[in-house]
Amino acid sequence: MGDYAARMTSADIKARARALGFDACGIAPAAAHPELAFFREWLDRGYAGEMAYLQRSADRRADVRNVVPTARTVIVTATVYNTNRPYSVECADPSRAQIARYAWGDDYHDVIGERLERLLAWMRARSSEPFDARAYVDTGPVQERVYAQHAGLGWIGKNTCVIHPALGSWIFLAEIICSLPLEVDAPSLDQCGTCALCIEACPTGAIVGPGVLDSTRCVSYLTIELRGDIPAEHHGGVGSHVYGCDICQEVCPWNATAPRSADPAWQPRPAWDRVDLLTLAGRTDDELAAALRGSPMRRTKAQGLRRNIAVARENAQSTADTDG
Ligand code: B12
Ligand code: SF4
Repeated sequence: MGDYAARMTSADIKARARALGFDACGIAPAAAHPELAFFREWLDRGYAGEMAYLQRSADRRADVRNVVPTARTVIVTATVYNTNRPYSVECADPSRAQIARYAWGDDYHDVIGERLERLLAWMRARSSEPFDARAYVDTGPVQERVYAQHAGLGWIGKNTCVIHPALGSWIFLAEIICSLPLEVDAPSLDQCGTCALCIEACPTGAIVGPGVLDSTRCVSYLTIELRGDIPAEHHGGVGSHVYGCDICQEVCPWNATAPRSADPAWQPRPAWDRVDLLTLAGRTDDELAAALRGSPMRRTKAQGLRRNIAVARENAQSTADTDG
């Protein structure tokens, strides 16, 4: 394993990651993992929709060694963001605004980015030799799920999410690509078995096969990534979701007793906490801007949120008409 590993082992790095607030940490080799090849096919099938940045970075995404040429390992972290609130599928009220739980608290790019930089700074101080490294939280041209699986942090489920056997899938992934020849972990093995609850529960049929998601039909894409109007044919599928969607994870048996985080960073902001559509629609631009500050929901800005709220209210109204 060479000199580096003798001075700073994988176990040292994992212990430090835990001390910094990460819930799990594993190490994958920077190798040509077979799953990486699927990305191109996925793009060619048009499943990325208007997410042009995925097309632009396709070459780099094919292998982390296109990002850090000297890369030998990828240190992957998982952070639980699940908090103590019911799942959207448990709520029968169509006038309640549904927001994906990853977005309830502070922006993970900021919070985890800072923790990851601290881990990297510690590694640099600890290592007797200089090394190349890049740290990313969702932002880099990296197929994070593939490396997470090869770092032993869980398998890629039929809903395409990484499912950790003890933590479930309510986890943020983040990684440090580095040139250190660290000891690596064994990849996680698929434990979905014959279960297909996620595929069956998806309101828009976006999971077109096990592990294959067509973004253009996914409510997460429609409410967060898509600019302009949500196509009329998808309005019904959006239901009462005003930002993201968690259904395919909520029905997953591995999330039935998923641990919850007490980290203040992920606790729901009062502006989004069990709020109804009418209240949300009535918030002024200033109120929304204040709630969006430092939140991952700033991605759509108030304007995008209002677009989604309008579709959800239309759906709530048509449910009321049918019921009445
Ligand atoms: C683009 C993107 C999206 C798109 C597309 C999602 C998708 N499933 O592909 C949209 C906007 C829809 C989206 C939604 C969400 N996202 Co997102 N997203 C990303 C992003 C930036 C890239 C993912 C990507 O490249 N997708 C394209 C597919 C092809 O690649 P992939 O997901 O890496 O899948 C690989 C494997 O699945 C493998 N594979 C697996 N099974 C199979 C089966 C076959 C047959 C084959 C051939 C290959 C194969 O092939 C792929 C690699 O080539 C990542 C961050 C990153 N840089 O990786 C976050 C990320 C995947 N998202 C994340 C989250 C939290 C979400 C949401 C839960 C948010 C929400 N609640 O609304 C939803 C979940 C929806 C879902 N079921 O996936 C987390 C997932 C954490 C986890 N536990 O897995 C990530 C990792 C961000 C992070 N750092 O934490 N997202
Ligand atoms: S996030 Fe929602 S719409 Fe997207 S695949 Fe999962 S259940 Fe379907």
